[in-house]
Amino acid sequence: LGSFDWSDPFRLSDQLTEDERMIRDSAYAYAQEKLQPRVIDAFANEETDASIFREMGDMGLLGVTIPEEYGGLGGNYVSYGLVAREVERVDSGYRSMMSVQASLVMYPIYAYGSEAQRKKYLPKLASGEWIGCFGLTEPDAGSDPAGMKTRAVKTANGYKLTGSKMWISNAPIADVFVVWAKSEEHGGKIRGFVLEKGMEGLSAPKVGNKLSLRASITGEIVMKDVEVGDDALLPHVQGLKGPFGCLNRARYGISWGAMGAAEFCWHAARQYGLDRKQFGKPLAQTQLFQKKLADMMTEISLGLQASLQVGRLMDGANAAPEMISIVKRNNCGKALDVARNARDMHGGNGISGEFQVIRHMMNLETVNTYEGTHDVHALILGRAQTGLQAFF
Ligand code: TGC
Ligand code: FAD
Repeated sequence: LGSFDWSDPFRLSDQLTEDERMIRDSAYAYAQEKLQPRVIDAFANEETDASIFREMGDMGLLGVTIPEEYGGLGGNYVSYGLVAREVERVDSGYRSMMSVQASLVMYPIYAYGSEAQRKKYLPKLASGEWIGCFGLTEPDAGSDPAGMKTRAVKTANGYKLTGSKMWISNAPIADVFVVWAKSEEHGGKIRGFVLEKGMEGLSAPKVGNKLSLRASITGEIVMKDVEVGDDALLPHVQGLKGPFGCLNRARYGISWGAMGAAEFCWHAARQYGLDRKQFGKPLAQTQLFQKKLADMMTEISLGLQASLQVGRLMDGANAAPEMISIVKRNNCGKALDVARNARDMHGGNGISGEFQVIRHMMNLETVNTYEGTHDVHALILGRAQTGLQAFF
């Protein structure tokens, strides 16, 4: 029989290739050395440091799966997941900044864009010189994006876009806006457009007073008759499968990221229980404390193993969206449970920003909601096994 490593129960590390371990280790080093020292203040002051994009670009963390000819790393989806896990071990907001840029902005330009669009945008997005955002959600269309009101009307040389998007990560500091709109020219089908900062009629005011994901800036996108050329249209996709193709990648990354946040909380709770004595013995020597640690270890190791399997299937082009719904829903919900328990296990210190578990807990409320809420993914999985849709 083999030995047991409490911090890696199923020997996940041994299941990775040398390249994957290298990418994981460099993401870990970057996140711990550069992100960890600034996160407590960034969250407290609701400040987003835009220079993080350049730093991540320099480390190759923004275009992990994008081919090298467009400035990416040319890596696989397991590596992308490992990076998300290491960045979110520090903060879900930092992972959000990265995964929007990678999965929701670079991916659609790569997968649905023209060669000219790929060449124009991808290298600068990969280096972090340009920041991107993804506008799907609207004030009146969240879980039901088919209900969007944003419209694109054909003009002589292009399109005119009108509408507004809500809850858009990175929007107030974005240079590049991937926006989804119903196009009259295409029979009302949803099409993707690439807009640029400074276009007349385009603004992106910040959404303030967030009590979650405070280190990651969020905004609206307001489009008042924004005129773009024909070259702004993403030519190779139409319909909801366009934005969902991007969401599949981002949701998969979130399944790893949420486990990174959960691991931070688990390790912190374990250490706290070893260090703190009550009733003459370490908290970690009580049965209730150990049961909670056992549950954390179990859920996290199962969650990571499931994400690895979905990642391997993605890399073999064999992953179905329903598999991604399972890991997004499970890992976010379980991470939230872990964070809430870790908060409790820290007692009064658990509500202090210094101990960080409450920050993860508050962040994970968002992570459990965006990219399809916990319940929306339940409905996707319910439909997959009954053939009956229960959305409406
Ligand atoms: P439905 O009839 O199911 O599908 C419409 C069309 O879309 C296709 N499709 C997919 N294609 C690829 N991958 C998927 N996962 C897909 N899901 C659906 C489908 O095949 C169909 O294509 P076609 O060609 O037949 O027309 O659509 P519905 O309107 O019934 O959808 C229901 C539902 C609930 C599944 C869907 O709307 C949903 O998932 N809602 C959640 C919305 C969501 O996830 N929004 C995310 C916004 S972006 C975000 O949150 C970024 S946060 C990032 C960060 O900061 O990290
Ligand atoms: P609603 O859809 O109104 O849902 C409210 C509640 O009703 C939820 O509990 C939901 O599960 C439930 N519900 C909805 N429909 C049903 C149903 N049929 N049956 C049962 N229950 C149902 N979007 C983007 O496009 N780009 C981004 O970059 C982005 N970043 C975000 C960043 C943050 C910080 C946040 C908070 C959100 C972000 N979002 C983004 C938006 C996010 O995707 C939506 O908030 C999410 O999809 C849910 O939509 P909603 O907020 O409109 O909630």
